[in-house]
Amino acid sequence: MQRRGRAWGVIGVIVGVLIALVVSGALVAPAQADTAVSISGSGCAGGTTFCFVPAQSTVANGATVTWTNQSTAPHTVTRCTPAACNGTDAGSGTDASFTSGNVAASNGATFSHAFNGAGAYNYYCQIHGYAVMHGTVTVQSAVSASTTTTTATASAPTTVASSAANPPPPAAAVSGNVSFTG
Ligand SMILES: [Cu+2]
Repeated sequence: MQRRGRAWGVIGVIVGVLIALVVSGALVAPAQADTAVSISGSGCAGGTTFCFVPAQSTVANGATVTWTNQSTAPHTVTRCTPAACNGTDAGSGTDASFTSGNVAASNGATFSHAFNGAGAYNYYCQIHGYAVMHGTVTVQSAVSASTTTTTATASAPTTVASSAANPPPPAAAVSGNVSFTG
């Protein structure tokens, strides 16, 4: 009886570890890291005073992009119009909620937007102008996004699958222990 109790204790530890693996894997898998863009006041390509770094970002549909002001000046993250952006239009992105007047006001301030709609989003800074500050967020279509997600999280399902595949060995261990005890 005591040996059986110890076996169950070992099984409990194994199950606990497996649960921990599944939980941690489950937490890692759905977590879609935000895409970060810096609003920089130094080292800008082309020698402009301020810039978005990186200027080009590609994200999955539904992903959040966060701009962080790392300069001492206020800025905006504003969708383009041809008039404001030297002929560059808003882009093909279908999320109309990404619009104008989004401000990262001071050093350390952030502005975030979750993009729900595929396509390109051309943006600029209203305060310093398109010529000085502009960038593009490209949101992948649902199809290519899921393809990318499949590729990106290929290890995650594998982890989950292997975690799910792992329980059978303990089950085998259970019967093995039981038959051993008996
Ligand atoms: Cu600016």
